Amino acid sequence: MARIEKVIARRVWDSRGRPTVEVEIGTSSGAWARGIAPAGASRGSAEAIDLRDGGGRFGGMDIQQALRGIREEITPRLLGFDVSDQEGIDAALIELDGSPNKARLGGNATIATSLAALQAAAASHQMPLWRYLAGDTSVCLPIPQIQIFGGGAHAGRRVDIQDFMVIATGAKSFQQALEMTAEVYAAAGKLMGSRSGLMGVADEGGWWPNFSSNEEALDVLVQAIEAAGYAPGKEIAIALDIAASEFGREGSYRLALDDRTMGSQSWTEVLLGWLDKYPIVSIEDPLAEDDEAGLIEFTRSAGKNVQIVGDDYLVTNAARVEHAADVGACNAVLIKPNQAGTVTETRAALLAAQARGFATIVSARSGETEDTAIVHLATGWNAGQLKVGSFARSERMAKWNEAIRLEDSGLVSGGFIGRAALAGSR
Ligand code: 2PG
Ligand code: MG
Repeated sequence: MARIEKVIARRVWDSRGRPTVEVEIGTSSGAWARGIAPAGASRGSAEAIDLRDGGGRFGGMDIQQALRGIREEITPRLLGFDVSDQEGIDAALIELDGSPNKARLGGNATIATSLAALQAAAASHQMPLWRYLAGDTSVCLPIPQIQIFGGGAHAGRRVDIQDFMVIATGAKSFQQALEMTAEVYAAAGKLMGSRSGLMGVADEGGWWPNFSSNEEALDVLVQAIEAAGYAPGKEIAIALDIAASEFGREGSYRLALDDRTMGSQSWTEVLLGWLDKYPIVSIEDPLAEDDEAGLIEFTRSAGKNVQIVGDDYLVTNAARVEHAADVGACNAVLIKPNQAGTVTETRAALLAAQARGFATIVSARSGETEDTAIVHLATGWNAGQLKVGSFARSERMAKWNEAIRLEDSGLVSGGFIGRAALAGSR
């Protein structure tokens, strides 16, 4: 048995140039491994809270208090723990924190620690993480959702919708899905450049758009798929993260770019119109997290055909996933480890979703690092889908490249099942 002998907490920097927490764990087996906390910009209100120092330094984003908590409270508690006892380690973190949302020690402190322990356990077993997680179960490589344009909180709210993504539904392998997406990403950049619509890249590497309406982004996305030589809907389909909690509250939705304010029902009609008009196979947070009635209605109208993903609404929480399944809201869940704050709680949300027939998408955050753990979680837990942002910038490409390595190893015996992992029949 490998015991935790050393815990090191340090400040590193994320893809937005902001401080974040890295934890490194050393074990009696000689294995060392680390975990790094990512950070969201469009957050659900019930997510685990990142502990930030406030004040003037680095925009209040420094994490010295989170590091202190790891050094003074978490480390003494974890020394001597069996590093493979993930549930025990995570239970200790939850108990130590003592708050309902990790607000005291910080979700950034707990997830970095929890992921470091998981990685150290895999290293102690001399296994790649995905394999350690899968055990004897046959698992599949995930199909990627890849952003082409960024919007919402990731692009100065230039457009209201947050993520305009593609899914290479015609791909027969992960490698091929990336090849197809690379062509669409390049075609979209060219198209936008030619209509003076290009403003650089947004937080997740997607093109920063200069569109005159939200719908124009959908038109250009379809054109980009065609310009890349693919059949929209047949070979490459569209996935959207509306992130509606960013512009909708108490049943009122305000699209600033379109200068339009609507009630829940009218907004739903707009979305259903888009589903009719465009080859959309997946839609995330179509309504705000506080609009459960709207989500239920939307799922009733569109959930048979289209994947409806809960992110802000479900916040990687098993009880919320079960409740959503009971009331008929959504048919898929986004799985973000730092929304839950520990690996064990993340896995519980994924298992709850799988047990209720929900599709699962392991997801990065808009603030990321070189850490590729989520690729292994998506594969080892057989999540089916992976969302990492766009096809540029190395905090994103590191994840896509890691998935290529897993595929190339030939060891992921379930292979690539592609679009079969999606909810909805489209
Ligand atoms: C989301 C993510 C990734 P953020 O909303 O799904 O696109 O964004 O990390 O800012 O919450
Ligand atoms: Mg989202």
